[in-house]
Amino acid sequence: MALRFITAEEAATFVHNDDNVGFSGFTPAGCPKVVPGAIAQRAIEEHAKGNPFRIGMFTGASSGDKMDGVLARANAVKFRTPYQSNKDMRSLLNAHGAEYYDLHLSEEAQDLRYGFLGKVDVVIAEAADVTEDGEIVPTSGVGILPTICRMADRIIIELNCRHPKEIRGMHDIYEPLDPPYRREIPIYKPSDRIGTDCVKVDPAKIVGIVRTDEPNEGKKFSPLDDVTMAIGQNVSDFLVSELKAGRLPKEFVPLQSGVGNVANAVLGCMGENKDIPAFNIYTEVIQDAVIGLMKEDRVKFASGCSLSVSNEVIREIYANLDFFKNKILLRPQEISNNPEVARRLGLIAINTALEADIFGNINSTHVCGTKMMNGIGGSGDFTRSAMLSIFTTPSTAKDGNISSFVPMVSHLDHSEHSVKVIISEYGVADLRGKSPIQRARCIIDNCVHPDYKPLLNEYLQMGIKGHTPQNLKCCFAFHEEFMENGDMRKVDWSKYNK
Ligand code: 0RQ
Repeated sequence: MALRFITAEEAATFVHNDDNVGFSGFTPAGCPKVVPGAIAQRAIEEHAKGNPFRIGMFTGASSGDKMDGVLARANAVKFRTPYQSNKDMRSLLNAHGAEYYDLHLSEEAQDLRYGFLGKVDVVIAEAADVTEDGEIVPTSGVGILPTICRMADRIIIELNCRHPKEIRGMHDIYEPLDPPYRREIPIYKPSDRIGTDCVKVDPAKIVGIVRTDEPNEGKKFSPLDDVTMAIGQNVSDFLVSELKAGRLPKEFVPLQSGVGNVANAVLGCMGENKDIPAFNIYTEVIQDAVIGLMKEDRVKFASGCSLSVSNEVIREIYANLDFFKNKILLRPQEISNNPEVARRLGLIAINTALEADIFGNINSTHVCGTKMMNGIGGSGDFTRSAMLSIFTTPSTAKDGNISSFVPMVSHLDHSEHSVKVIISEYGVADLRGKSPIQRARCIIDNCVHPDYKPLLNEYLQMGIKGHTPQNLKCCFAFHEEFMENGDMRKVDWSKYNK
């Protein structure tokens, strides 16, 4: 079947009000970059005529401003799932301008197949190549592409010449069967290839191809500050001590690391520490630091869902594809984040908390219990199934006015049962095998900022007798005080403990 090339504006006419649209990519990597803008423009024009125009969005994870940003600003979104991190999309969701469903990234594709999330009407997919018989080669992020392509009625391709056709071979596309027919996912080490090198679709569903020449909206990392560096160093030292104690195998286990500056610093410190052997990565987001460590032979192999790297680094990868193709596999998030595989491989999972409580519960998503930040992302997929689950956080936020360690988390994403170790710039709280009161003392002694230690020690003293010494009158005083006076340090327990 001949390929049909169209403009972004023509492509947008295949998307109708109330449609559910599936998008390729994972983080800005691999997301479409021009058709969403054309859809947003249509929405603006329809709204001006008094007509409704809003779509449902199934994405892999966060996306770029050319997708989430433009659609949010055009008020063109009725529903969105899962992870997002664009400021305009975040504002829209927090203002109830669109319904947001936050779920574990590994579950999205199967929830779509199970029919839990509704129909997929259209897919917009960025591709490095597409053939007349319906073979789509994804670019630098896969996300939920195989599933949405199979389920959708119509597929629009953005053929982006920034990504060479020769990237083919870096992807490993695999969709498990659904219960009761599912078998084990046969990945026994991160480099195991189990699927195909492209997404195969019925070519009749491809309604048009839009040529583009758009760079990824690659994020620059901020220069590392002292706090970030200290956290990275603490994680690295802790892992060395675990190796020496024989609690980690001498060959090491694969690493999953989250997004952002802390994750980059952790990887950098681990790479520099020669007491840690060269290691493998089994994660969702492959960041700049991984590529640097690959060149130094400190990272042997990386399996992930996307190359969420700066544009400088992606150019370097594409210029040296022969080297990197043997060291990287990009898989659908159902596989990169699969709890079965994470448990089998015995991952060390390192993710960042928004806040932790002194008993080891983690809030990754909600500021003061109400305002959505980004979403749970893959942190839950990995944390619950890892051999060793670590959360990192700076001890304070907003110039010290917020303590990242509070009496009780204002929203729960990862419970005390899944969280094994918490690390701040001050030190390491190893929670394994400890009762609630032991955990609280360990966190206060090792991780909490000195400004907040007395307050949290006093809180423990006020705890009502019982297994977990909580005081329900005071457990949200830190949050109340911040919302009222802008500073958690102003807590006066006598105001609350009446
Ligand atoms: O605010 O942006 O205004 O400066 O939160 O905090 O310290 O810069 O850390 O960028 O790593 O984000 C948990 C949100 C941390 C992220 C979270 C404020 C702080 C700052 C950001 P500003 P930092 P990060 C796999 C792993 C969930 C998904 C996940 C995340 C801003 O890591 O989304 O783990 N995780 N995925 O000032 C109020 C607090 C705060 C606070 C920090 N207690 N209260 N504000 N901030 N602590 C990857 C994927 O799934 C793709």
